[in-house]
Amino acid sequence: MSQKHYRICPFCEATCGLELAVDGDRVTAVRGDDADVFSSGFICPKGPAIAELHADPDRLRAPLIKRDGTHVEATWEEAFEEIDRRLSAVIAEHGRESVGAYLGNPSVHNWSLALYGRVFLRALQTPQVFSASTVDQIPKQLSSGLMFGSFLTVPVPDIDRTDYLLMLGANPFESNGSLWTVPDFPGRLKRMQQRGGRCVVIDPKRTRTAAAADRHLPIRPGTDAYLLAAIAQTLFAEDLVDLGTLESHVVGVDEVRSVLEGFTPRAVSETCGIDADEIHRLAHELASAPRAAVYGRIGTCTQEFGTLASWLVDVCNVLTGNLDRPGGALFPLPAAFSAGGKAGSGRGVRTGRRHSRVRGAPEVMGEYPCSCLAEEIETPGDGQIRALFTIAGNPVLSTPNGDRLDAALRGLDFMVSLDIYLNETTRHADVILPGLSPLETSHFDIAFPGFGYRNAVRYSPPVFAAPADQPSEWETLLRLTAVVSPDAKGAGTADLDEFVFVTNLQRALRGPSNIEGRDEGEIREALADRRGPERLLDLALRTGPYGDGFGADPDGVSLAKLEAQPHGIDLGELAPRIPDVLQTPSGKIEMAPPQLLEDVSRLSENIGRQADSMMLVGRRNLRSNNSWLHNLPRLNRGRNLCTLQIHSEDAERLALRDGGSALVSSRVGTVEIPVEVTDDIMPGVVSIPHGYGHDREGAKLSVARDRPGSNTNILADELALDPLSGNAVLSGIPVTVRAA
Ligand SMILES: Nc1nc2c(c(=O)[nH]1)N[C@H]1C(S)=C(S)[C@@H](COP(=O)(O)OP(=O)(O)OC[C@H]3O[C@@H](n4cnc5c(=O)[nH]c(N)nc54)[C@H](O)[C@@H]3O)O[C@H]1N2
Ligand SMILES: Nc1nc2c(c(=O)[nH]1)N[C@H]1C(S)=C(S)[C@@H](COP(=O)(O)OP(=O)(O)OC[C@H]3O[C@@H](n4cnc5c(=O)[nH]c(N)nc54)[C@H](O)[C@@H]3O)O[C@H]1N2
Ligand code: SF4
Ligand SMILES: [Mo]
Repeated sequence: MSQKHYRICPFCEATCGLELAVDGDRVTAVRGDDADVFSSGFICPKGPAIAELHADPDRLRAPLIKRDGTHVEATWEEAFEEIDRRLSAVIAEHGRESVGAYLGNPSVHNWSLALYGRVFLRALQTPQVFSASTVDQIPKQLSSGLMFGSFLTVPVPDIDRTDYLLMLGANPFESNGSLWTVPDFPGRLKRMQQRGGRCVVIDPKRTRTAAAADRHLPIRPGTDAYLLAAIAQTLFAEDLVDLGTLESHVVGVDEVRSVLEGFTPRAVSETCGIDADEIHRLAHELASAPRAAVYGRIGTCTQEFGTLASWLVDVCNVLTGNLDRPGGALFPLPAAFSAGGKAGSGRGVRTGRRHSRVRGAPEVMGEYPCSCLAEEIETPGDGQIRALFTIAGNPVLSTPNGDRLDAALRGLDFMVSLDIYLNETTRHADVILPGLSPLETSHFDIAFPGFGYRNAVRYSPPVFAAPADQPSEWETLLRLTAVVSPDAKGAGTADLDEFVFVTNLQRALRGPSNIEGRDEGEIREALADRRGPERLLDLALRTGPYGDGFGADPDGVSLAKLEAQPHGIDLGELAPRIPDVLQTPSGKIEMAPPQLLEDVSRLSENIGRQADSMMLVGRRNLRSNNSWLHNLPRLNRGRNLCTLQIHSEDAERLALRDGGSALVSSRVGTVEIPVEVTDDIMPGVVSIPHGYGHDREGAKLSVARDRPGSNTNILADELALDPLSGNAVLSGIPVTVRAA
């Protein structure tokens, strides 16, 4: 007898609702949940692969300890004893700053890690924190932080109501969206076009998204800031600026006007490879559309002007009056764990409170660029990293100069990985602590509702019970907290969890919140049956913007209500949130943050610069997700996806043939890779997807190993960064290409 279960897909930001048919301990079918209030049945090929992930014999189910160079299974007690003994020795000899931590992408998708990872990091008390954010979206978080006051207030296009969408450096037909939680982008685009809306895509490649759009403009990699500056300049110069209702909420417009003066369409045209007339037209279309939105994603972030490009996206949204307007770019209002308060009460964001030891890179959001990790491990002196935690990350494949990092990890005194696979990175770990299968855990998206195309709230209970001896990752993190914390050394998991909860509760009681000043005992009593993430969630939901306030609003949301709604609760269309969403000290949109204005001079200095080599960019494919789903048979079949895409003119000039093999070299490395000739990519640009290179000894990935692919991050240069955010340059890596 098969039973139906509902589970939000944890793989990408679209957060689709899945419907699983389960027979005993087996998943017999997975499809989209048609009744899901947010995704309405949409899924991609990765969703159903959750069943294969659950069943994958290579997925770790017991801790591993490295003994004489080989990983062997151990009990949880043995694993924690080993960590306590060896980590305590490192800390005693070299201090806490000798312990580093790297957090990978799933630590945002897995709420155990998202909520309790911070608890562990706080206890670790080290400045040496790194994450995948600096090969991804940190420029957008920085520009948003400077403009709107919080790293988490990022506006998203109101796609279901807009008339005009300008997209740069994003390919949601393959990625399903990012910093924009928008299941079924293809369907939404089509419906928008049927309503008469238009979409223009700026991308060096004619992607599937670009092909479906109304217009595609190829752009030279790394030059979006020029294009956007020229659009903004045109809006000013041709009197197209119309702030609308934002007028009284914006400061710094004149400074922006004056700093962008020289960036005329004609001045930037050659740099971007886009006609001045086209740029002119984009500005006019944006200004004349009744409702429009500009959206930039990874292609605009992972470049040397990533923060400027991210800023200019929203400058264009503001100047055309489209920010915070229905049909424009709006700030979602999540049901739980959201930023916000009252305009003018915020403190804004700060960066550069400390600098990395070796290179002097400024801290942003409490972390250093992951491009600095290898040098921090290799370089002797006070503060040298001797021990490392990786949490749900595979930096050997996902961060610049993967070979250098790979070698550096070998030199550590001690390494611990929280992961579900023995892969290219975790093979270096002395101890690996496995997480549960996603079907054995409950799920709630902490971050993604903050980027939702619509407001909604959904929770998934576990589909299967966890094996009796295997802890949830929040419990593992609390046990590690007890190992590393100077104040809570040896504390029990329940006591630490209680401490985390009480800290959150007291913050809510202090207010501002809907339980401000209420009796602590009464609220504790109401939550007495819950613990772990569920207790934190119930508190956050009930004290959140739609919450029941523990009786104050009987119609409000609580976890119990959510549990009774397996397809989620719809909370309506996005709505304007200015001024309350603004957490800048001024309570205004800061159009001209000094750091950004200063950085514009770097943009001016490089105007007209032409690359004298080929430029490498990245890409994604629907059947892949970063580095870690290549071990699932249903996703790893069909044609080889890890190829060098190159234009026929370039291929001819370089004597490369389709299906042949090329050697691609950069300042830091060389890879050999099969050639795929396609005129979808612009001349002078080549593209390789990331997340491959599964041929390293010591990993346990029997399916991925058969088709390892090449690691493009052997070519990414760890010295090439956006200096403001510390983000790596992955879009526009200078390379030479020759036949192998
Ligand atoms: N050249 C180039 N490089 C890139 C990019 C690019 O476009 N071009 N993109 C970048 C981007 S956007 C990102 S986000 C990064 C990703 O960088 P990373 O996060 O470092 O890499 P992932 O491949 O996502 O690795 C995820 C790891 O988490 C493990 N894992 C999965 N689920 C769980 C779980 O529930 N618990 C635990 N403990 N572990 C789990 C997996 O086994 C895997 O080891 O890569 C970046 N690298
Ligand atoms: N199938 C699949 N889905 C994923 C992932 C995955 O690995 N596979 N990873 C997930 C993650 S972690 C993230 S962060 C998101 C990312 O989601 P997206 O931002 O949509 O990422 P991509 O699909 O790589 O699209 C980036 C596009 O930018 C273009 N580009 C490169 N350089 C430039 C440039 O300088 N300027 C402009 N304008 N364009 C440029 C590339 O050609 C590419 O088409 O995807 C998520 N979803
Ligand atoms: S688009 Fe695919 S991978 Fe992303 S959440 Fe939906 S089913 Fe999962
Ligand atoms: Mo990402």
